[in-house]
Amino acid sequence: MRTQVAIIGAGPAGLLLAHLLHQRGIDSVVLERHDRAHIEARIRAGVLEQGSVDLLTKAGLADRLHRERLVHHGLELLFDGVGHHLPLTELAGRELTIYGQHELVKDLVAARLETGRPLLFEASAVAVEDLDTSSPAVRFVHNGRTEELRCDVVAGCDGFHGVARQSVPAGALTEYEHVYPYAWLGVLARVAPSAEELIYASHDRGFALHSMRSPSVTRLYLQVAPDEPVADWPDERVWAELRTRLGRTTGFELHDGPIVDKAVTALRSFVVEPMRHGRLFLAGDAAHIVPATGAKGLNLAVVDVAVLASALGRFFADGDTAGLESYSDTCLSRVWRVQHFSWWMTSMLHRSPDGDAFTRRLQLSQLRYLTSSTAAATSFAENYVGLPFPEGAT
Ligand code: FAS
Ligand code: PHB
Repeated sequence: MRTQVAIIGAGPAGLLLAHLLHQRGIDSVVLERHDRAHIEARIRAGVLEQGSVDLLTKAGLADRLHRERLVHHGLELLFDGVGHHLPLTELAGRELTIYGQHELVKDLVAARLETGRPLLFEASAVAVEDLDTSSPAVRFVHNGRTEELRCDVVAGCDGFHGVARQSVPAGALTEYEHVYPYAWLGVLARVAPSAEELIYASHDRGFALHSMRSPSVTRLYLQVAPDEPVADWPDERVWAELRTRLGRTTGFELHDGPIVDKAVTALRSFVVEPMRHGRLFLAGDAAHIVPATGAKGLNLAVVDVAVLASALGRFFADGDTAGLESYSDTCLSRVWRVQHFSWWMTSMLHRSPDGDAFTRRLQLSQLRYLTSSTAAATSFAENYVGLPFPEGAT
């Protein structure tokens, strides 16, 4: 098999990249190790920045998103039993979209299949070779056979545990990592949200987040220990702990209902530099991971592939390699800004197991400043709603 761009991974990064390349007349093959049902059922992110929605709209991928999304203009920070509304759109001029990542993946898969171009499910990439040549290859297993896909460029969109980054020769990449001493227990419940907005709660017992997916589906998170067994959290315990951490002096009724998905997700910060090696370009979680607190992981992936698609467009149109040469630096500038914001928000809201009373007083002081100073709230808002896309990310 041969194509111009071999894309490993049919998550948001890989599928969006394939679409943006197709719109530029660039051929690609997408390899996905799972089947379609699996990737469309994976419950993950829920918040899209306006920049991401604008790009999806321009690419013709957002019809259902515009019909079904929820639009938010603020969020609530809850601490000391009092909720504080932050008017994000008023402060930073951009709105937020609530639309499940698994819904976006469904839309992206449908768009890919509509092009008739290759999207191979249950095709597991096992090696990436000849990256220092102009004709690299991806070796993958599909239908029990090992196949070779020759190409001009490989896009590693295969997430944190993928094969692409692991295929780069030792010593060529530098990895930066910070693992947090806690994790998130995430639940999806078939029940109407208990509030109009997202609620980020910083409680002495730990962090909690009230989010949603639709007027009838609530998404909730609890800070738990990093190795917390899901089995230790029967539904009754989940609801009781959420009531405690989301409670307030003015009272708060948390609607409970059937929990249809429950999982523990580690929180980590991870960046690899550079985000390329030869003809391999890493995008999305394959290159960086942020703690989910800032709702940035999916949005960062969108920016990466917008920059990469634009660069590849110039490369295949007339051999201009400038965009490819600057790809990593362009993406990393935003990645580190988002890493800092996500680390800062996570550290402010979570109870650290080795944190002392002094640390807790610092957190509360930060939260009081954030909810009483327009300057502080504006800085938070512009980071949370998403900074403008880098030049060329179209
Ligand atoms: P993805 O991991 O989504 O996709 C990679 C794809 O590559 C997968 O489909 C995988 O099957 C495939 N793949 C891997 N190895 C392969 C191989 N060898 N061959 C072929 N295919 C291969 N972000 C938020 O903003 N908010 C959240 O609440 C949030 N929650 C999350 C919960 C979990 C459990 C996880 C893991 C992540 C969460 N994230 C969240 C981050 C997440 O949304 C990512 O940022 C987003 O999925 C990034 O998309 P991709 O880079 O496409 O990676
Ligand atoms: C979600 O709805 O899944 C969500 C919302 C906000 C976050 C993280 C996750 O910060």
